[in-house]
Amino acid sequence: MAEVPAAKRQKASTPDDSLPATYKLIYWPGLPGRGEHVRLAFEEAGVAYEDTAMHEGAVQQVLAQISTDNLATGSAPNVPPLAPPVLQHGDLTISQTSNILMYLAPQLNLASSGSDPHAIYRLNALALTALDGLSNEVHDCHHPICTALYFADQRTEAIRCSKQYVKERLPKFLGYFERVLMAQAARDAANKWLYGAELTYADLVLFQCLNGTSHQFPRAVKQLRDGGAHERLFAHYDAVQQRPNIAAYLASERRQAYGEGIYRYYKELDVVPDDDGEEEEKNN
Ligand SMILES: N[C@@H](CCC(=O)N[C@@H](CS)C(=O)NCC(=O)O)C(=O)O
Repeated sequence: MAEVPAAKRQKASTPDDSLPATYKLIYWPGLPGRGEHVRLAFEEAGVAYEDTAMHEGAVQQVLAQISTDNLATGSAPNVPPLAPPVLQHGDLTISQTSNILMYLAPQLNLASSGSDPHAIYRLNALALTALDGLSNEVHDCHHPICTALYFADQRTEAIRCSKQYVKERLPKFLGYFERVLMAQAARDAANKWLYGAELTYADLVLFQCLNGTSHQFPRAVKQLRDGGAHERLFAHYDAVQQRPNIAAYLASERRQAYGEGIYRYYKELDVVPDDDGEEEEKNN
């Protein structure tokens, strides 16, 4: 199991002293997956957390939550999760990545500290948008027909889907976040993050989504980066990556390699829009 560095063994600073200090992330072992968004929040905040993926019996921990035999987990008000990531904090058991992040962000000082009473919903919209276009859709590129089928059974469709994705969808989502960053900076030059002058969990989600998308589509992301139309977005990506706690985490053994998860590298899916020429000619 990876050691928790001493700096991270501190008590979580929460706005509510009645909350327990121990956060428990329950997620599959062996790949970053959606659990990574939760890890990055803890890592950036420097707050201790238990990560079941790093322990013996990690799979059983997940199954204990999602098994169909498991009629309910935790205390009575909790509903059983369908899928990980799952967060346990005291008597609370919650699932759904963006839901977990909404819960954690104020406690980890990763929600906007400004005066906007609706900030958390704006941040949630940004996080969900990144998860839609740069996580769920990227996953669907290698499993366009059905998650329950093997990649080999939908390879042709996956290639077709990937070509469309890098041509239409990837630039659309990157362009959207470029616009968000541009609008922030236009309001105030100090606003270098997605929502204001302070980093929030939405910035971490976008970073992780773009990191994973780059793993699956390295050529397409490089082409967009080199194209220069998303300078703010890629500067934002670099800025998140260089934050001391994030950089230390990424270099640590706690950061797992991408494998057979959401983001997968298949050479035949590593396409750029120009690759479409041949197919378009055939269709004309
Ligand atoms: N929308 C959910 C998706 C959860 C999800 O699909 N989890 C994956 C791992 S990243 C899983 O184990 N799914 C099992 C399944 O869908 O049967 C979230 O964001 O948490």
